[in-house]
Amino acid sequence: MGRYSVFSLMKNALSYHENWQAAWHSPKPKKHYDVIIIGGGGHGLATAYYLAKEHGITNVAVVEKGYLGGGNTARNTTIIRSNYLWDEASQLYELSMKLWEGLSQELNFNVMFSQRGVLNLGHSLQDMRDIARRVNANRLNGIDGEVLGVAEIQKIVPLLNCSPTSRYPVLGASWQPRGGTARHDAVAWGYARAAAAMGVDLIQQCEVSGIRTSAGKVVGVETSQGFIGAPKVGCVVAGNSGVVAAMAGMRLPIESRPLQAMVSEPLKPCLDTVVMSNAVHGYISQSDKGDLVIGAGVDQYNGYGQRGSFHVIEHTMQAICELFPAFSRVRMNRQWGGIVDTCPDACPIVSKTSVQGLFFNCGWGTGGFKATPGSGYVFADTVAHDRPHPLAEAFTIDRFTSGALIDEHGAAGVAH
Ligand code: FAD
Ligand code: PYC
Repeated sequence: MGRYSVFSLMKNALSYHENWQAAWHSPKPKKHYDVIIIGGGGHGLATAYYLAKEHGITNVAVVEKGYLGGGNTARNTTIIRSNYLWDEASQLYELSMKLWEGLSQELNFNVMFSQRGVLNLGHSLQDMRDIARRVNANRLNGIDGEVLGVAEIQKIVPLLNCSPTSRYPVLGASWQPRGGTARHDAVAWGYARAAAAMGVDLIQQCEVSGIRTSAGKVVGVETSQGFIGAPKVGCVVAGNSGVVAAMAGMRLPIESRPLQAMVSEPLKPCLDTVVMSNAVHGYISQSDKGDLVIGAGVDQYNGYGQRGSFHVIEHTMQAICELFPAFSRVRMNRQWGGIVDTCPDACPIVSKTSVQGLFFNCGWGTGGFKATPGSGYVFADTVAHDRPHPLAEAFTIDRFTSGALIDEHGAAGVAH
């Protein structure tokens, strides 16, 4: 660190950050916008950013009922990978991966994208057949991936219990070296700051309570800060998608369920990759601060309370202790839940609707953090041009009537 930055660090510490400028302003809503985005999570903010940057549409409001990035964006375990099975899904997640790779530079904001690699463990012969199929499919799509045996896994994660006598012995894994993690709130803040700098209004503490339509077209939204007009409204509200769709008289094929995560006390660096096991139901990485970041499977009931049931925590801790006996005495510091929006095929909806000007981007379920840049990119394009972006064509709502589902349950990485 140079002398100037040491000085400015000390000055700011002593001034309690008093003279810091806000990274974006908090305007009152205007009467009318070209586009309203409901939901100020990562996906909504990324959509606003790409609307402005790629399409020159800057008369945009992001309307958020709480604070920016306070939904699932703030609550996830930040695992990023693009190793999905089917061409349609893997290409969409790979677009996102490529955007992640340049995101800190693009936003001039360090999103702490760390390509530390992701291991998806296999514990049965069927797991290993599925892993081989998925890795082969990925490689045909130009996506990095390898099938690893136990000795190779053990070299990457010496602490992992690979004993053949464990309850579900590790037989192998898929390995995506370009996968990893990023800093969740930095992603929201980076997109927010860059979108606001291009003229986007970020309106917090503003809950949408109704969607106004006229003659089959959207004309605006009712909010806790009054009516705001717009000919285009994009809904990016994750676990609240069913509730917001009902405001327009629509029913989405979405279930909202709690998904939990927890972090431990900080430890010295001991795990420099991401390990996921769908069989024992746990995933783990270590944050730069040293905490173990641990996640679970979804709770088996629908609901909107941002917590979850105790038995899921217990089950997850059993899984982690089985995989990493060395962690069995580590204390957990915090636990929380988010509400994930799951579709029957474990794939998202990025789509126009039967109401002209009304669009939905949802159904990312347990796995949308990794998709944040790609989702925003293709959704902005869909909203701007009133037709699906080529990479979003397979993800319209129509697939639930045509039957063209894309079953990604196997690659979702989280049981649901
Ligand atoms: P959100 O960040 O939830 O944003 C939606 C916003 O809409 C919220 O801020 C909400 O307040 C707002 N909103 C809702 N209703 C209204 C309204 N009526 N008016 C105004 N605003 C409204 N994904 C991964 O890829 N990797 C992971 O490791 C991972 N782990 C996860 C772990 C947990 C515990 C959870 C809960 C999720 C995890 N996910 C993961 C999924 C990921 O978090 C989500 O798919 C993603 O963050 C969704 O982003 P979003 O911007 O769509 O949603
Ligand atoms: O989709 O990779 C994922 C994931 C990991 C944890 C939760 N979701």
